[in-house]
Amino acid sequence: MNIPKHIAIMMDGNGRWGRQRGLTRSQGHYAGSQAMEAIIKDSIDIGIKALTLYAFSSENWSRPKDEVNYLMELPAVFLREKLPDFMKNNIRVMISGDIQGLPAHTKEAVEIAVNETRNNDRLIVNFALNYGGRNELLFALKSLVDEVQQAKMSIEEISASTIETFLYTKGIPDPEIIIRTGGEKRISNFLLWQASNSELWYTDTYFPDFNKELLLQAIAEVYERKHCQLKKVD
Ligand code: V07
Repeated sequence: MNIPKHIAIMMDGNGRWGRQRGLTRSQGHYAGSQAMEAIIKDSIDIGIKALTLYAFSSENWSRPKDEVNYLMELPAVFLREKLPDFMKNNIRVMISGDIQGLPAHTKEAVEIAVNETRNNDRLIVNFALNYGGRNELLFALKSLVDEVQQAKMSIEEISASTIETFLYTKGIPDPEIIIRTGGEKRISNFLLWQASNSELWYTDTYFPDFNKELLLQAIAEVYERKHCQLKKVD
């Protein structure tokens, strides 16, 4: 079976997982970060080369203030603990999203991680953080128009691959599979350009209960689909 090069996961249902157990939504997010850590290790074992994890969408700012504050602490807390492991395991951190809009200490922590791990090549962990698909395309369009205005590029030169050089995912192949946990079946402004040919796979399981077994199930089920992405040889 072909192993997907890139899997993207919408890690949904953390807050509901917490509430269901009489905990806070933030405690659910913490449980989600534990599940995420395990999935990163599992992805290496499986041989996946890139994992995009939807950690915080540009729409999530409208959540209760306490929850947003807690979520904004997670990147720095996570990296303080895990960056040495990422270096040891040859994992590269990338960020998709508008990091200018993050609290200064969060922005600094992710910038350090991106920079320190830039030469690692066993697995890319691409955190979608303050990410929105339309915003990504808007930024790309503005940069592209700027290049044309400055006569660095002609209109004739614009192609799908030139557009891709302006996306956060530059250099990462499109995800063969997009997984959404937590029962919803919407695209929710995630990877609008990159999802063009992706297989979508959904589970009602809340993200803190997502595990290697479900990840392997997703890959196996997608593989059984007719004409699926994974069957294409390259
Ligand atoms: C967040 C934990 C995972 C479940 C989904 C929501 C809550 C890890 C990060 C992170 C982000 C960037 C980075 C390193 C780690 C994170 C947020 C939420 C906002 F460089 N988990 N996690 N960021 N959750």
